[in-house]
Amino acid sequence: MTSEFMAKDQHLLLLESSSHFPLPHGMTFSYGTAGFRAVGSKLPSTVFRAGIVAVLRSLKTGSAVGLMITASHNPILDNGVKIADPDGSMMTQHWEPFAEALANAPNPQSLVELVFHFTKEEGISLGGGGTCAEILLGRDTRPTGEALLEAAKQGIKSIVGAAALDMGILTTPQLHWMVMNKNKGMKASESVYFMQLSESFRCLMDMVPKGTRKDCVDSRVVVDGANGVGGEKLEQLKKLLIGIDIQVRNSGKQGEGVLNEGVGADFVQKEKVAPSGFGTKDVGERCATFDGDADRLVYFRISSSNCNGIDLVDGDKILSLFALFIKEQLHILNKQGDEGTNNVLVTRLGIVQTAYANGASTDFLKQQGLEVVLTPTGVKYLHKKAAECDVGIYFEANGHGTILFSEEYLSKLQKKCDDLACHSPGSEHHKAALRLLAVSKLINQAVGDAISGLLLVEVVLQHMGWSMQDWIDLYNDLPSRQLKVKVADRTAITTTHAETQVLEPSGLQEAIDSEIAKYHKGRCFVRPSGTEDIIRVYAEASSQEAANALAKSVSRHVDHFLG
Ligand code: NG1
Ligand code: ZN
Repeated sequence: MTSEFMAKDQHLLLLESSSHFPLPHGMTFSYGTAGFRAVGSKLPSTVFRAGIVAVLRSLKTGSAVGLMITASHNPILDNGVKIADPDGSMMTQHWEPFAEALANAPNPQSLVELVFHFTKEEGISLGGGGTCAEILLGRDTRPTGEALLEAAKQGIKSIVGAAALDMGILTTPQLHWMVMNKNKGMKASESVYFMQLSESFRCLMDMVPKGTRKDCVDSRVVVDGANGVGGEKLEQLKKLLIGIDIQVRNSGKQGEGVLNEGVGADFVQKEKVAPSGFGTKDVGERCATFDGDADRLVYFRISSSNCNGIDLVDGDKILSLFALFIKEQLHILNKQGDEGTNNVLVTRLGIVQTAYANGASTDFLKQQGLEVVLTPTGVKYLHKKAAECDVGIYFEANGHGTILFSEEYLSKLQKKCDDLACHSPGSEHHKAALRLLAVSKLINQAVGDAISGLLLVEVVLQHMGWSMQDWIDLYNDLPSRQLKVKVADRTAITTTHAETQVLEPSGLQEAIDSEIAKYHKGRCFVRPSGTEDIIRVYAEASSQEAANALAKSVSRHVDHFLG
């Protein structure tokens, strides 16, 4: 076959297959903070086209990529699609404009032109000539998921030489983890994922120091699965776990409730109330909640005073717990002593947050001597920054986050651990190295993962000998308030300094500053949302009334400048 013939073939195949997936009338799709999202029934054309983007990305990188069908914490009738890069992180941002253009191509002809133009620009050769693309597919439990998966497969099949691997119903982090593992030449099945988590969890549990207060730390945790895919997976995994008593509610079983409706991490964190299925019977229990695709985790406790009210333990406090634990292990590892080898393992430990992190958490982390960096909102920014460190811990307040270990650092750590195993097996130094290695296996290295995050929280609480109250008492959150302002054009606001300062329209930042100056411990910023057509206003102050008032007055300024 000549390459000219193959290109012609490819052209016809794309034209024909895309004609079955017309763009829905009057809709525009944008690749937002976490991929494309819309009502599921409107998404077949978008998912078909995302399948094409995934194939091109795989051809470009020469590695497997992932395509996940989910709309995370959105209502059940919504759905969405996002692409995972070969290392398991979110698709590189500089491909987003192409993904968006393709999703909005008005007809098959313009779609084909876009594909051919882009592949030429990127030096990707189409026509199957020996190079094979591989796409790992996953979906959550949404009713539109199955049909959209079929659309993705059709999109993938419309490029010659591409193969789709259906990995089944998965959490978002499971799919990202599988993509990462596959490209490292490791096994990428769900059973290996469960095995890795349960084994590293057991290893950490076995090394919980004896004689701490661990006996009084309850091993029971009640988990709200948001009626999504995470609850179901946790039910499977818990059979392999020893030393922990997990009770799953809202696990998505038929008749238990609706996905994300009055349940889940987003609901609990934003509304600050208990999810459905939890009540007075749970007062004092350690409770956790996932979002619909299980990439967010927050904890809560039902307050004894008010059964509807909760003590929220958000992503900032999970981050603080992890940071203290990692810092302690690094300290032990590098302590001079008879038992350890004397060479210090220099480690750059970095903490990454966004401006939405509660100011009290940032102050707390800095007081611990930790290096804290802020990035714009969206895990793609946080992840990238954390990956610059030897060990980088990132979390959004909403519960999305993880701990990243650089490959280079892990191999140094492994070497140190091997040395210690020879010279001082069972020493505190050796245990610290083993713990850090186990954490790197337990916590998902590709993306924030509610299931692996939950297991790490549980074992760290045991290790510290901490009750839920001890954890809550780490610091007191400053009262905060978030508001949304509807405006004609949200892109009229541009920001800088990790979205904490407004650049445009001019004068707005001065107006915000003058409001902040009126409040003790006042902090406030505004930014256009990446997932909704609104401006978000965040305010913090020393009392709830003050935070509310600051958010309200700044919202008025936004309205005035943009209304
Ligand atoms: P936007 O709509 O851009 O604020 C929201 C969350 C992000 C992130 C994305 C993706 C807040 C304030 N923002 O983004 O943190 O999780 O959704 O789901 O929670
Ligand atoms: Zn999610």
